Amino acid sequence: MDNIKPTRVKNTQFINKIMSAKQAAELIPHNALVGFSGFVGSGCPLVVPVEIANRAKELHAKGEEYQIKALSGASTDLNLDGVLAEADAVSFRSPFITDRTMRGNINTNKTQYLDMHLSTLAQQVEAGFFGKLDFAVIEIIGVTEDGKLIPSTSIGNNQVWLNVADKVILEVNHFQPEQLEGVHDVATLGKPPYRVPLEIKDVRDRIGTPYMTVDPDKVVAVVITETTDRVNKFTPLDDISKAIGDNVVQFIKQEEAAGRLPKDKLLPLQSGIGNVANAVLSGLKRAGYKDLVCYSEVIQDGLLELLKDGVVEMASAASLSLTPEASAEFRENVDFYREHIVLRPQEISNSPEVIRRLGVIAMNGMLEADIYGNVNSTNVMGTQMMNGIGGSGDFARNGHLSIFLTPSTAKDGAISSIVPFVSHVDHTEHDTMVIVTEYGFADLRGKSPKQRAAEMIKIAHPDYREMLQDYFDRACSQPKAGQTPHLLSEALSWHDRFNKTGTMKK
Ligand code: 0RQ
Repeated sequence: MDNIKPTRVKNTQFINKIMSAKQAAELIPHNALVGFSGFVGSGCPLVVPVEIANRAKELHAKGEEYQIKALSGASTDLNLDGVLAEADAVSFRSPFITDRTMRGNINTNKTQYLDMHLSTLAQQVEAGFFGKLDFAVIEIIGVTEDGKLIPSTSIGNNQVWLNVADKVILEVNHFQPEQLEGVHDVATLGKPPYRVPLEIKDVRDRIGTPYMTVDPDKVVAVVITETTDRVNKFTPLDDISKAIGDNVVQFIKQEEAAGRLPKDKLLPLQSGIGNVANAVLSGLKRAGYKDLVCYSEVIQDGLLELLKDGVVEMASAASLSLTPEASAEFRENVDFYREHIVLRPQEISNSPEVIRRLGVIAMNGMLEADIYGNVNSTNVMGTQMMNGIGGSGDFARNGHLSIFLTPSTAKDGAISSIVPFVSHVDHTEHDTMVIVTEYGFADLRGKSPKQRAAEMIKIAHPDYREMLQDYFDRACSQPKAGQTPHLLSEALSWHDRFNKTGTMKK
């Protein structure tokens, strides 16, 4: 944007590289592997991708090929995945998306998608598993006099992208508050066998510096913007989400009463994205909890409110993903929030080592679970990609408690979220402990598959309970029922029936 003064770029080497988004986009050739910043819609470059998309459309109109391979932190803004997908400008995408057009391209084979644990992408790129990273396109909020980069509302994989990319394009977003400086804790893991333990023993601990670094000679463009993130608004809490939130609280209270969770200080919480995750946090507020701590991925509107109310005292996360309204509140009270928030790279916010040491209570949404506790978070009817596994696996496998949440049905009751056998497996029975619906919680801990089935059937929607019980009983009565009884010819028949008739009901 020509009319914005680049007041936040305080180093001459970077000032000399200032150019328009269009000029910057033209530097990226067909087939380049590009590492973008961005995590759950925040901290994404917002103007260069639009120009990449425009360029793709122009070249396609002339009959020329132009597509890039796009990596990111997690899901991005409409101005990144949305415009690039709409222009059919992405041949390969990883590790996580939520954009509808990108989802469509993935499910129609226009874009190849690698759905990965969020903690693992950067180290695999660093190790060379994806080939050479040609470009990094990173949003920051400023460059200090000595050439350090001040991160924006997320760090994602940025420091690794900056380290390994051949060329770097920086977008300096003057919209984000300057007071974000100091909120971040940037560190990298390094390469094996030279890694050291991550000294995070408390969610407040900092192990790095507030800044990112880059070799200025690699920076080929600096683009100045003043553009807001566009994070989706929540729908108000409905009765089902509220009931799920209350059931999680009931489970936590049960654990405290039994002495399995400390009463005075709840373990750090991770909660996924979306309305159900939000419902859990508001359930904890209604139950009178105070001074909670989070070791999580995303600070959304609901968590900001809880920080303000003192329900949550400290939140460590990978991103600040706020609606425009919550963002205004954040900017107004930024001095308060920066004392209660630390933003980390996703390799560290999602680090298995740290999650296990801290004893995080992991709570994530899912599409479906089966009677033995396998969970599908990603593929609708086993084939259609929804979003991706995101960070749910990082937390579920390593959490002290691993909780999955879902309404008992989807699509007005035509789909049961509890099925005989999941149509795709993201989290195996070995990684799940508690499954919650609006009908209660299934406590799978310390139970064999057959004992688990009884728990799971209990939390299914009443319309499907008898069908599940019948499936399980018939599977158990077979001559070779075995350890995990199944009727192989019927195990996926509920999904098949839905595809053919529009409902799982008989
Ligand atoms: O579809 O949007 O068309 O109405 O899925 O479902 O119930 O609103 O739940 O928003 O919590 O999303 C698994 C997608 C759940 C999410 C998933 C349909 C349903 C609706 C959304 P519509 P709900 P949520 C931290 C952790 C993986 C990543 C993750 C997710 C839509 O939680 O992406 O956990 N998880 N990351 O109708 C067919 C079923 C269905 C179904 C629901 N069984 N079959 N459709 N739906 N169940 C964050 C990060 O990693 C960054």
